[in-house]
Amino acid sequence: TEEYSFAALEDRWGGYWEQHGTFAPLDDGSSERRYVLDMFPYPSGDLHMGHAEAFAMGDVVARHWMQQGYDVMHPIGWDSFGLPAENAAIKRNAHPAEWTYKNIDTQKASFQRYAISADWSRELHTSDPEYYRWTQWLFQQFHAQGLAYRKDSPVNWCPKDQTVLANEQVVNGACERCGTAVTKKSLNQWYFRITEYADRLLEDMAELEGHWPERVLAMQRNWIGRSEGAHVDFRVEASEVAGDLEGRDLTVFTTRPDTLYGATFMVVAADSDLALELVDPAHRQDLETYREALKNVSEIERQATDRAKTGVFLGRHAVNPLNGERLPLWASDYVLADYGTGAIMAVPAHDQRDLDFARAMDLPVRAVLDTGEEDPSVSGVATTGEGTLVNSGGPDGLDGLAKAEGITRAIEILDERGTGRGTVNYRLRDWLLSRQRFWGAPIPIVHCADCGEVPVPEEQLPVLLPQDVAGEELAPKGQSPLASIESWVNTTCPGCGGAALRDTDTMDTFVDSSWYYMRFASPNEDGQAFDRSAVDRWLPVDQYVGGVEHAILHLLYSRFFTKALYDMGLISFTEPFKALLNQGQVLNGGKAMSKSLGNGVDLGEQLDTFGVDAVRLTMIFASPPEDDVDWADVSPGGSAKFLARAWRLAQDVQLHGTAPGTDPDGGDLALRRLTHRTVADAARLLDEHKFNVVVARTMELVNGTRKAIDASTAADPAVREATEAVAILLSLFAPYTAEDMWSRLGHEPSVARAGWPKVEESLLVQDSTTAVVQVKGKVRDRLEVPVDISAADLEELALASAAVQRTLGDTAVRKVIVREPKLVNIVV
Ligand code: ANZ
Ligand code: ZN
Repeated sequence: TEEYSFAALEDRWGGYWEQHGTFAPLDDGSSERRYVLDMFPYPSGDLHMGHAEAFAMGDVVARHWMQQGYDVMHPIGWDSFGLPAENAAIKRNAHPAEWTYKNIDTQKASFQRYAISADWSRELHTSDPEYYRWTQWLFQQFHAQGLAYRKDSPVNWCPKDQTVLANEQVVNGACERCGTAVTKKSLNQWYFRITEYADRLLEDMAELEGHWPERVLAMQRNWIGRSEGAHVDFRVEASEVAGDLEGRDLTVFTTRPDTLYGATFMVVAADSDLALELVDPAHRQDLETYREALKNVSEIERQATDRAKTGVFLGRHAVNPLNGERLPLWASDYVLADYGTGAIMAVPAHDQRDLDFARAMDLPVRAVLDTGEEDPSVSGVATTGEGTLVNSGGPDGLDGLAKAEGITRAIEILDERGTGRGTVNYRLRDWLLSRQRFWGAPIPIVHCADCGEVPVPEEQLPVLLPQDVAGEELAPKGQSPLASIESWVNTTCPGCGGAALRDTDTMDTFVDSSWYYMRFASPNEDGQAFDRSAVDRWLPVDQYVGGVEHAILHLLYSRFFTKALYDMGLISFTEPFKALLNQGQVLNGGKAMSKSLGNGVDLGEQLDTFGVDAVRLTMIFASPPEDDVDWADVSPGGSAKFLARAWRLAQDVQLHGTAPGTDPDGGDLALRRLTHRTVADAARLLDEHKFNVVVARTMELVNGTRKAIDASTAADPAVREATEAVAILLSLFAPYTAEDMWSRLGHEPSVARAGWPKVEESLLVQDSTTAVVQVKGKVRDRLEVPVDISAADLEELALASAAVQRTLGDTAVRKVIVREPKLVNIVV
């Protein structure tokens, strides 16, 4: 006999599946298709514990569906453009491709060792010209539809590093890297018009309800941020000093037009152009000084509700269209320039931020909704609940109405007078897709002095990245590094043939990942982005698996792409991912692994110590897939022991058992029942994503089988039946062990394609036992119940028993002691 050795098994079966194309779908229509996808990895170096967790979970789904007879596509590829490669290249004086593709080699080898049931023949890299050619082509389609456009927009700018910073890179108003005060700079950049799809992105979430985690849907809803309300026009008064702005309106967005009579001042975003336009010349200097000071305050600080309110008076008034009241105009940083209209009517009695501001600036507070609470001007707490409108223009105005009625009525009045209208506002902004970086897909546009913005024609795609650049040449310089590569920038205009310049921005890598799941259907297609019929056959994705960190952007962008491509007639579905599973994180000592905490666990070391199968099984057994796994609490060594026990069953059958195909009928009945119940329950549990329970049940089956061998012999045909079931169940979690067991059981590889064991219904009947029911210690009834009845069920049955009811009469039950499945003791 041989000892179980994970290293020997990994040696024996390593590479087998790739060589035999075990996991390539047949795609011949012989069975129903299913598409399982793990969010594709970024080639950051090597596989880590987080990948191991995520891919183990996706693999269970894919392998389960294969065993159930579906034709499963489970592809893998690389999200291989992006900043880390570029930074590494700058540091090493190399080209980003070098670092990227070297990492991919390493990581791919690890994935293959990890034995993911991936179809490697579909592997793609978003940084390959064969891929980004089509990313560029898709950009052209969006551009042609008016869904990709350019506009000037302010960006965070570090004057020392000469680079654009993301909001997260600005810390307390300073550059995260060098500490220099960050300024704003205007840059002409590319956007996708995702806002045009805001309503559909919201509405179609109904289809995802129940199939996506509720919190992801909530985050998307929140990000889109739909608010119903009104635009209200306030007539701006001419300046007494300059007499300007005659007849100009200041429009505000409000969700509470019912509170119009409670408006006592107005506030515009201090950092907006609007503030500069509205300020009275006599107050301009005050505003400039205030704006200068704001540059040192981060976005996050500005939005903090507990921050002391600051602002300046603009020296001007505007008129409330409902009651003709003159309201002073202020500028403050608590109003955001890019939300709504960048201006508000302040109703301090019913909005806390406005109340804080009013108290700081000594402005009036007037309650217009009686909620029965203390007057906000006294309490300092704005009242936001339901109530009755008061002080609101008498019965011809809004007085006496409830909040909702007031909103409707106010909009009617504004509408009649032409000074306002109902509207819907969204928090969602258009998607800024330009990056002034090198390692991304170049935006396929040429700028010509005569023809303007000219798309590079399809036959000239891809616009290739230059090859022979390295190190400092790639560093950001306030414009894209591509801008300084003259041989690349200078080109001829596809329109007029004259001299022209290439667009030097590259695309956000989220563009690459917004369509890769479509490319997988026909990854080697070179005449088009994807083969329509292949996409029709395989998509949408049946099960998507990935981390909750992608709850918003990646998923929202992919949903937007899908809808836009649908509208262009390129695909026939409107949601890309039918179901989503967010796997938990792998923690160590209750905390996320991190360099600074020094609690990282090296996946390679774990694999070398315990073997792939034990590590995978540990991940799966530790908790339901959505929950975090604390590596400090688990026992890969225990998993390894269990796998050895399971494997020895196969060895026993190989040496002393029956031949493959032996009829199990007549074998040990208890074991047969255990096998069939386990297999039947496992199928259901897997559909419910209770993978950890399936592992536990497989362990029970292994124990039961071992007991049966010890009690009689491995030659019992029920033992073979049970062991085959174990191998098939384990094929979802521990592929090397399962494959080896299968071959020892005398079958051809691969166990991944063995098919789910047939369940014999007659063997599912549960064993029963007699439960005794006592009242005050006296036996009153005997019940025939299943051996695995729950305490709650047994208690219910006992209390419902006619004999017990008769004994009890109307005596109150004090306590019921249940010892399932044998005894119930009712205390009165
Ligand atoms: C008057 C009012 C009275 C408001 C009241 C609220 C309560 P959501 O729901 O998030 O869309 N607002 C509008 N534009 C703003 C901006 N650019 N910066 C900061 N605040 C802004 O919020 C809409 C409400 O937020 C609007 O309704 C407006 O204040 C404020 F009792 O108008 B409200
Ligand atoms: Zn031209």
